[in-house]
Amino acid sequence: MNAIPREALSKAVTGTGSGATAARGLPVDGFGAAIKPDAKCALIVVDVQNGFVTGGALPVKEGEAVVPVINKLAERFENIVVTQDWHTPGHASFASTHSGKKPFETTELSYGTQVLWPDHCVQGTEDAALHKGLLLPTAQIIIRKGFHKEIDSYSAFYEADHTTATGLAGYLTQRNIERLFITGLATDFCVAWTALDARRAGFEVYVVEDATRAIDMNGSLAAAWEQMSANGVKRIQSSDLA
Ligand code: VGL
Ligand code: ZN
Repeated sequence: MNAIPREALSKAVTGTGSGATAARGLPVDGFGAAIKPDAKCALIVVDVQNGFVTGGALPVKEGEAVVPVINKLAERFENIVVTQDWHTPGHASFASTHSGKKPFETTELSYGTQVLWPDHCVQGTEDAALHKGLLLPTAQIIIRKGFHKEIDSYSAFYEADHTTATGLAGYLTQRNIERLFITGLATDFCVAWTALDARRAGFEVYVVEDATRAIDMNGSLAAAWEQMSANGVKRIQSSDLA
């Protein structure tokens, strides 16, 4: 798939009538929210699961704070995709699977360096369940990922071997969806990898910063924003959406 032409971006933008606004696809003045989601837009809600909030197996600081922000955004979207980290017991991304390894250390797997995590989001467990506070009545599909025992998947598009597809790009393309607004957990892992793969697949991509929270280990959050920005991912706030 080719990259979406820049002009396509302006179609998602209404409001102030400012040429500068339309060209950059971002609100640039004080006249209020400028981005109005339409049928070609989807809200992507990444891994808002018990495992990633307070009390979970891999808690992200203030992870639960994204829930009301996402619920409010959801009212504006007719298309919503939810993702769920969905690991096998003994998954290759778990430190406990590798003797002598502790969580947050790394190991080499067939596809490269893998950060090792506490056991989290095991299929069918309460830790893997979606946060009960999520209110997403128009959500149409749940993409589960990380279910191959030997391959992790931060991205909702491609697993960490960069080869195994989840099917999400095909789903979005067949639904004629072109612009993605990505939210959820964690900014520097599953959100960032999803946003970068979405760009590679040719989608116009916004990350809604205040609808995300980060793990932020060893500078990973700053690095993620840098990489996203270098690849054309737009960083916005929930107040930028009409
Ligand atoms: C995630 C680490 C391991 C995430 C998932 O959702 O960002 N991070 N598994
Ligand atoms: Zn995981």
